[in-house]
Amino acid sequence: MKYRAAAPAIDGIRITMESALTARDRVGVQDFVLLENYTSEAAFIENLKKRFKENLIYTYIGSVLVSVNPYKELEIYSKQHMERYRGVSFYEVSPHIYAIADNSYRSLRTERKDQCILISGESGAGKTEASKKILQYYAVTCPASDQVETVKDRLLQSNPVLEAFGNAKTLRNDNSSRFGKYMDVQFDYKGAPVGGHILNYLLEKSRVVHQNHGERNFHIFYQLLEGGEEDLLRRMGLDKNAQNYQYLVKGQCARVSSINDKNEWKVVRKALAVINFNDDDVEELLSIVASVLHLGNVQFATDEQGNAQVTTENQIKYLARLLSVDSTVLRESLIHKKIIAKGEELNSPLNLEQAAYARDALAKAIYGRTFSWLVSKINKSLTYKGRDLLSLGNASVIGLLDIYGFEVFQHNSFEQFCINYCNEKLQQLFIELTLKSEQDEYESEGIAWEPVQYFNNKIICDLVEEKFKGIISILDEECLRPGEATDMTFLEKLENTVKNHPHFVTHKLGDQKTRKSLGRDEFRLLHYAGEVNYSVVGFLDKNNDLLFRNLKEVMCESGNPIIHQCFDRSELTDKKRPETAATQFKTSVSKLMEILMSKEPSYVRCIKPNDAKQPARFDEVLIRHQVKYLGLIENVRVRRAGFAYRRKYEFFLQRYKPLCPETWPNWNGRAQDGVLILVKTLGYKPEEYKMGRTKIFIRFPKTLFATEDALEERKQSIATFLQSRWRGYN
Ligand code: AD9
Ligand code: MG
Repeated sequence: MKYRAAAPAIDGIRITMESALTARDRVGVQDFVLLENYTSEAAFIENLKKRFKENLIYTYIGSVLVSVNPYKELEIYSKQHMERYRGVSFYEVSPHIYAIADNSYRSLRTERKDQCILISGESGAGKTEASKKILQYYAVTCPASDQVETVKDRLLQSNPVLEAFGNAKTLRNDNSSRFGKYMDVQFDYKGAPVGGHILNYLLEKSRVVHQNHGERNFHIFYQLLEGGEEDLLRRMGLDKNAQNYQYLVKGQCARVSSINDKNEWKVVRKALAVINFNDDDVEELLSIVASVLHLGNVQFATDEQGNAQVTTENQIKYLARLLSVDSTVLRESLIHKKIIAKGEELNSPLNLEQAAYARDALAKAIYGRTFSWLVSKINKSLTYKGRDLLSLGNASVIGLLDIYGFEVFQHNSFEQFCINYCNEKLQQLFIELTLKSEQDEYESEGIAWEPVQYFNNKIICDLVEEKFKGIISILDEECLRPGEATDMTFLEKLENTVKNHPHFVTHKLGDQKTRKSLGRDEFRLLHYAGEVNYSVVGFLDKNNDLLFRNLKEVMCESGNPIIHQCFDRSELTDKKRPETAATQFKTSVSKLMEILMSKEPSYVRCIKPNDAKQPARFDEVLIRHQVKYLGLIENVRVRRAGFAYRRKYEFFLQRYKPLCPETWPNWNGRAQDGVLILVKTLGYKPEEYKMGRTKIFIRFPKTLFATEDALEERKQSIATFLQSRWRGYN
C-alpha cells in the first residue's frame, strides 16, 4: 500500500495565508462529528450550507459520506481527481465519493472481506449518479488486462441500457430509476474487476400503461421513436410522433428539455453491442418495445350483447407480426377470459372495461418480464469466463446498492408502500450495522463506552411483514377471496387486525384531527421517516398481478425468442398459486438484507437541495426534512457518544510529529509510544483521549482543532525559518 503526503485537513484551501480558523468559518468542517454543537440540527444544516455554497458537496459523518446534489457539473471527477484518492487514507484528503470507493476497495484487498456500498436518499438526490461514479472509479483505477477491459466496459455499458428500460422522467427527477438495483462487482486476486451480477427489484410496471401529468413512460419508447432508423420504424409499423401512442400521451410531456432521446438512442445501441447483443437480439428486443406501443392503441367497442370487440385490426396485425403469434388467437384472447372449472374449459366474453384491463395487464406483463430478461442477459455477459477464478476460491465482491428512496406523494399507492417498506428494512440494517460496528470497534480496541439509545424501527417492519398479523399477510389473504374481497374489505380487515398498533391509523380508528387528514379509503403508517397515507385503491389488483390465462397461453406460443423465454409453459400447468407481488417483494428484500449483512458496509447518504432541479439553491425546509429522516443527527450522536475522532497510531504520528521535539523529524520506536510522548507534550488531559490497541481515540473535537491549529503555526514557523535561512545564503 502506498501513502501520499498529507493534504491540508480543510478542503480546497491552502492554509498558508488564511488561518485554519477562518477557513473553517468559511467552508465548515469536513466531518460533522467535529461540530462543536453536534446535537444541533441548525448547526448541521449551517455546515452543510456553507460547504454547498463553496461547491463542497461532500461531508463525512465518521465514515459515512453525506452528498448534496449540486445540479451542475463540477470539476471534481477527472482522472487526476481519481488518482488523488487512490491508496490515500480516508482523512488525509477532502471528502469525496472516490474516497468511499477507494476505502471499500482497499478493505477488500487488505482484509479480504466482501464490501458493499449502500446509497440512499430520496428521488433526485443523486444515488444513481453516485453509483456510476463509483463504477467509473473502479474502471479507471483498478488493474487491467484485455479480458478485464471487456468486463469494465460491460459493467459501465450495462447502465445506459438498464436506464433506457428502467428509468423515466418523473416530476422529481428527469432520469428517475423506477426499479431497485443491487450490483456486485467481482474482483480477482490481483484486484482487477473480472465480473459482475445485478439483482433488480420491483420495476414500476404501472408506468407502462399510465403516467401522471408531467411524467413520461420509460425512456426507451421515446428513444426508439426519435432515434430509430426509418427502415426499422417501418418494419415495426411505427411513426415518429409520440402523440400517436396512447401509452405515451397520458403525462402530456413527450419532450423534455434536459433529455436528448435521439442521442441516447445511439448510446443505447452502442451499449447493447458491448453487452453482447447481436443484431437478432436487438431486433427481437425492439419488436417487444414496439409491440407494447401497438398494444396501447388496441381499441374496443361493444357489440349488441354488450361484449367487447376489437376495432383496431391494424394493431392486431402488427402485434401478431412483432410478437410472432397467431393474429386470430391473439384477438380472441384479448376479448375472452378462459376459465377452467371442473376440468372443463369455458371461454367467457369480456366487457369493455375488462378487455381494456386485460390489454393493459398484457402490456405490463410483457414489459416487466422483458426487463427481467434483460437483466439476466446482462448478467450472462458479466459472468467471468476465466479459468482461474474458481481455483482461487476467494473472488471478492463489492456490492453497490442504488435503490429507490423513501417516497411520499400526494397520492400514495401499493408501489410507495413496497418502496417505503424496503426503506424501513434498510434503515434497520443501517442502525444495526453502524451501532454494531461502532461497538465492535470499541471492544476490539479494548475501550469502554456507553451504548446510545436509538429508535428501533423493527416495530414498523414487523407491522408490515409479520406472518398472519402483518399488512402483507392480510393483503394476501384478501387476494385469496376473488369475487368477494375488495380493496375496502382489505382495509376493514386491517382495521380489525392491527387496530391498536402505535404506527397504524385509519379514518375510522383516528381521532377527529386524524379523520380530517385521512380519506376513507386510506391507512396511515407512521414510518421512521414520517407519516405516509396510502390509498388502498388498486392494492388487491396490483398484489394479484393477474394475467388472464388465455393471454399467457398466446405468449407461451410466441415465436419471438425473448417472449418465449419470458412466458414458460409450466406456469399454465402449475397448480400452485403464483406468489403475490408483495410477497415476492418481501422475499427479495429479505434476501437482499442477508446479502448486505454478510458484507462490510459503507454508506452514502444523498440529499436533494431543492425541488426545482436547480443549481445553487439550498432549500432549508426540504433539507431539514431529509436530514431528519435519514437519521443523520442520530448518526452523529452515535459517532460522538464515545469518541469524536479516532486514528491509527501510525497516521496520527505521521501527521503531528512536527509538534514534539522527540518525534520530529523521525521517531524510531513503536508508533504507539511515539503518540504517547506526543500527546503528553501537547498537554492532552487524561479525560480527553484513550489509547486503544491500534488507534488513539480523541473524545472532543476541540482537542483535535487545537492540535490542527498548533500544526499550522508550526508549519508557518518552519517556513519562515527556512525563508530566512535562504535569504542568509544569498
Ligand atoms: V431516483 O430515486 O432514481 O428518482 P436518484 O437516483 O437519487 O433519483 P440521480 O442520481 O438520477 O438521482 O440524480 C438526478 C439528477 O441530478 C441527475 O440526472 C443529474 O442531473 C443531477 N446530479 C446528481 N448527482 C450529481 C453530481 N454529483 N454532479 C452533477 C448531479 N449532477
Ligand atoms: Mg436513480
